[in-house]
Amino acid sequence: MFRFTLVKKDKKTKARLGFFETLHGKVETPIFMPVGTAGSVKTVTPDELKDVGAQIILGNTYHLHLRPGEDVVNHFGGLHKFIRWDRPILTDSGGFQVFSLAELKNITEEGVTFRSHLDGHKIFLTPEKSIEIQSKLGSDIMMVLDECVPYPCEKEYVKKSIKLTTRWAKRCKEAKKNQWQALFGIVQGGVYEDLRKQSAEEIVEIGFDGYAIGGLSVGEENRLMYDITDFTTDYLPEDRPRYLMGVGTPEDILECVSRGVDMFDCVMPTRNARNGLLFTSYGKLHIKREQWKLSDKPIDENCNCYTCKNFSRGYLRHLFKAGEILALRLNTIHNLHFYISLVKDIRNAIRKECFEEFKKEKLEMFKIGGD
Ligand code: PRF
Ligand code: ZN
Repeated sequence: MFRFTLVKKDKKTKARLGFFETLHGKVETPIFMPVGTAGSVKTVTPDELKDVGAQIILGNTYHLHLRPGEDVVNHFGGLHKFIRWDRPILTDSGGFQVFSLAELKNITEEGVTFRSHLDGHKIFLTPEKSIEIQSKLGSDIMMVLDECVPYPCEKEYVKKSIKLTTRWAKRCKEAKKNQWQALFGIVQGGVYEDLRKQSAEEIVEIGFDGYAIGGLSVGEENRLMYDITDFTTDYLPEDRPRYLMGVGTPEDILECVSRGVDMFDCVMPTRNARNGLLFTSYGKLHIKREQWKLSDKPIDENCNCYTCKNFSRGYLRHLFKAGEILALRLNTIHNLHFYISLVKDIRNAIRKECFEEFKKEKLEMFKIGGD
């Protein structure tokens, strides 16, 4: 059911143009996936997501297991029907959220025990359990349970950790029951090249529909994240999509597409929107600033989103300062439109064989500053 097609490889960089097909439709790559943690991309409706051009969204096993529970979602016929989103959905395995959100984690060979960040009750998540939950959610792409080590992290610990991540990945593959859902493996290894290589080789050996690079953008400097990404994609098969988890800024997306990444997800456009931080073709803009009080310009003159076509910075600043819910919605629509247009422009640039020039030009523009 899941099939990835590589359409074109850039000649000057490692950028790739492609698409994958799922039961819920086709997704063009490189792609950005808006984050819909708990069954909604915060503040926007599925129709609005379609209007900004979203092709696939991400859901979280951890959050949906805690609330409302996979059996409730399953009762409604799966996540697509429950949230009324009929395009592809990728679910993260819960591993990363446990490590970043839950308290009192205890990792053993069997799985990870933790306390819910909602009410503190004890939960035991195993590779098998994660796959069972993701099966009940009915996502198009499931992720294996992995251990994401913090940064910095002792090499000896990371060495043991990637071994565990490999064993968990095998168990996830064995636990998978149906054919139609795709399953992606996750490469870990911290910032150690030899461990990244080892992890990539072990995960590729097991064999998955796609490969994610996990454990990055966890506090290491940008340059290091780019280097590890560049290094790791060399060990991933050409004929499978590569997904860089939880990344990143518009700059990160350009840099990592040129290093061979096809898929991205990040809370940045949605979370920043709710904090009044907007992305524009000239860099970031803080909508709450006094300087926009009387501005009749849109957020970004180059943007065709609903927000930019209809509202002034002055009005958006007012809404935001007044704590109006509409401010969060309009900001989110703009930021998502910005990210999704960026990857669309990236795809067109690869198609027209001018990605390197396009990337350079964009990075220069972002530096001008929207504020
Ligand atoms: N593993 C999983 N999900 C993730 C990550 C990871 O390492 C990251 C790291 N940036 C984000 N989301 N399963
Ligand atoms: Zn806009």
